[in-house]
Amino acid sequence: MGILGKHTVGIIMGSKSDLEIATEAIKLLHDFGVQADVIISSAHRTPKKTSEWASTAKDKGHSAIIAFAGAAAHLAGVVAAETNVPVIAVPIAATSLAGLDALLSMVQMPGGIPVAVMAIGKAGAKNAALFACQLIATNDIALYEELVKYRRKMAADIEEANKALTL
Ligand code: RP5
Repeated sequence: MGILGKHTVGIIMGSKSDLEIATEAIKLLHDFGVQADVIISSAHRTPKKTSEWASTAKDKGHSAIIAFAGAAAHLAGVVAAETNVPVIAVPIAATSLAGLDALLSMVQMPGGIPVAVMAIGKAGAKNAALFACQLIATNDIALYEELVKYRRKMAADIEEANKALTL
């Protein structure tokens, strides 16, 4: 697609150290023509800024929010507490526990405030962007078709890899 359309997704990360992983999602959203409203804001270092940003997500027209955080990663839950816009969390490997700490913090939300959790790191960032596009595509047939093409390309790439096998 390439040209940024009407849809927007909020991207929040707890620290600038999360940016490298978050960039994977931002780039993929842009490839599908979805704009990203990006902010660095922490649940514990800048709690007021985080609450304000999350509580205005619906007014800003965001179809989904992707939250990146490492360590005791309460960011996604705090954001989800402020809005009914769907929140997708991506755990970051930021400590000696290699992201398992963040994964468990995100996935163990008590009943009532849902957070959808992806894999740790780059794969999670990629899938978070694709999942956000899938949510939007339930009401956007053009975007749905782009997602279908994306999967066809993945399958074609595997065919090419098989052809190139020389074992
Ligand atoms: C979390 O702590 C952030 O999301 C980051 O992944 C982790 C480490 O942050 P820095 O100490 O690198 O700023 O809040």
